[in-house]
Amino acid sequence: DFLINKFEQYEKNGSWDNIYQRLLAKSNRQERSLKLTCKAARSIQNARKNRYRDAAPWDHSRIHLHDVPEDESDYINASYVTVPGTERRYILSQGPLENTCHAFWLMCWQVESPGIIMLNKIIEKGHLKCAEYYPSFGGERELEFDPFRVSVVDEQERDNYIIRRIKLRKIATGEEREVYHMQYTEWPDFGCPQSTEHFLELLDDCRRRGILSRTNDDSPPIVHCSAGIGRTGTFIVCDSILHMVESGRDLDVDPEALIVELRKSRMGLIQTAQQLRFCWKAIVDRLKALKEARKQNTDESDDVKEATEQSDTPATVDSVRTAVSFNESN
Ligand code: PTR
Ligand code: PTR
Ligand code: PTR
Repeated sequence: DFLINKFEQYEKNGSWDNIYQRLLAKSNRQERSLKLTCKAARSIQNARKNRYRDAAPWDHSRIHLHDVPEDESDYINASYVTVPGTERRYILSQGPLENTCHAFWLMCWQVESPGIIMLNKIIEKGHLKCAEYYPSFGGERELEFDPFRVSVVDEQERDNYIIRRIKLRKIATGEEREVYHMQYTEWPDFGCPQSTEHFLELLDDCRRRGILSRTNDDSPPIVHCSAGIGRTGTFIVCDSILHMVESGRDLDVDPEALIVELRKSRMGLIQTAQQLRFCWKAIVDRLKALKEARKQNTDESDDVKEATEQSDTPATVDSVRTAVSFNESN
């Protein structure tokens, strides 16, 4: 209840801006004291591979590409982020540029990622925010990004996201692999979704499909938006805190401290006070739903007990199972 109470206190006092500013100050101090660098991102050779100047991977946590042609560097604007105290690990990436699509698929192949979670639209407010690096039923069904052929095998539309299965084929060897492509279509430009409900639906769906890794040995999912810091940060903080809470390791979860900690692995995670609030609200909404389900569970167990005591009809616990099943599937 600590997280719920604190959220409600911040809501009541309208503290989000202050909390966010405090977080930025801590994170800036940390960056200076650790002397984190982004030399690879700043090198002349890699300048064209960054979408934004202020969203670069730190050297110590960046992904190094293997198997790149000799005249190319191993650089891509993407970072490993491991969440301390849980088994969660992700790759956070910028939305590919025209000239980095092949590097993006190379990374996906190299780490054997189970899926890509895309939180932005291609065009937002009339600006191109990401290259069209993936095939789709509505567009090209097959694309070629040396050394891969990338094709869409299946596509299902939900209200607020699209689920694709994408096949990667290494042209030279014929080796094939499939990955999920989960595209959230509801994040408005500059801001936050209206309700946390659809966001949590996407999160649940990613979990059910096994896209979010459970242990550090699992292959990580690749999460991206345009810069790979704002919305992407919101998504992974929400997922990892819920994961801690659900696995009973929530005793001292402090979202602000966690975000500052994760900013050691990728700069700028969560870009506005409103994104911080949204992240926290999604967590709180889920916690409340879980509490409600548990309560129902207890109530119904009592009913079941009574029914068993009062008659010889065997009691069924199906309804109880239904009430908590979304909890178990996580
Ligand atoms: N980079 C922007 C700035 O410095 O003003 C910050 C920013 C950008 C904040 C986008 C939020 C943004 O919204 P979203 O993450 O929803 O695109
Ligand atoms: N509860 C699932 C089962 O028993 O089959 C196991 C499971 C656990 C599935 C975790 C997915 C999980 O991943 P995540 O923690 O990413 O939801
Ligand atoms: N500061 C840049 C801008 O204002 O456009 C970079 C930037 C862009 C930063 C988008 C964050 C952005 O949001 P997200 O990480 O959610 O794509």
